[in-house]
Amino acid sequence: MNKIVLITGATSGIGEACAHKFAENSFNVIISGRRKERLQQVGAQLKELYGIDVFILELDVRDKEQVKAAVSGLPEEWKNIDVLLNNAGLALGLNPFQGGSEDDWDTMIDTNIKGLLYVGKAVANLMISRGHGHIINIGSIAGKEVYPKGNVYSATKHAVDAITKGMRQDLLKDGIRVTQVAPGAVETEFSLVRFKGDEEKAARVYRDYRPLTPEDVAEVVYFSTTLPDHANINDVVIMPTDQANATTFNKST
Ligand code: NDP
Ligand code: 8X3
Repeated sequence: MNKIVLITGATSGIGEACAHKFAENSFNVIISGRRKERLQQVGAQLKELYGIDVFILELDVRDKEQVKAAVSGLPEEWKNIDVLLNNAGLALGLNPFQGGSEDDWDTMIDTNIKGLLYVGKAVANLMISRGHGHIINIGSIAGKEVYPKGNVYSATKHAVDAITKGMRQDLLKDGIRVTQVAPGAVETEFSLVRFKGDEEKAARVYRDYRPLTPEDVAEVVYFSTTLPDHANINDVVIMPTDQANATTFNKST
């Protein structure tokens, strides 16, 4: 029987690449996100390329009632989730703290922290009832360091770092593995979202050095699920070779 992975934020970037990686390895995939058309496109591709089953979960992780209903409303056979990838997340703006937008703060906190908690709890309880499962949280180098103007985004990723450690302790007796994968710069729609559609500004983030691809991150995420049950990868920081820390890059110009 195929294993099942649930991926939040599977409509682009790291989540989409992970959906391909798991599907290529014969997982049936629950893809979720807010953009329905994208979900349908990704779902159709996964089925066609890998011949696996796909379940589409249109979901805004910020809405706790929607999350509860979506997870409890999964068809019984799709409730046997082996791997949860808590990936949905975003940065909005790059502003000094004193000039930050309260609305942007709310969205980042609601998505990156509270959304991860809501989905994590709902799926962890399904896993507990089976005595088996693996939760992988996407953190960030911004969860290990704070960089200028990264203030609230960085705080949300520090929270992911802390929640991952807390989950690992609390789920210890339930046979559930908990892993964090914390990337440096990955070229995705992340900066386009952060800069609210400003393509030129977004492109500049990845200029003059070689960033990670979402597929690089997917390799690590998938690898962490391939170890035998008694072994767990707690935490991985994956960076571009051209990036030493959050602010230090080897740029060609
Ligand atoms: P993308 O913008 O390409 O993907 C973000 C995904 O999150 C989309 O699928 C989006 O789906 C989903 N998402 C955002 N808000 C919500 C929401 N409220 N409910 C459900 N889904 C949501 O960026 P990345 O792939 O780069 O980002 C994925 C994760 O990786 C994030 O947690 C990010 O913080 C983290 N990260 C990214 C790095 C980078 O440099 N790119 C580095 C380190 C970590 P939709 O819009 O359809 O809802
Ligand atoms: C995304 C990486 O450092 O650009 O989490 O904020 S960073």
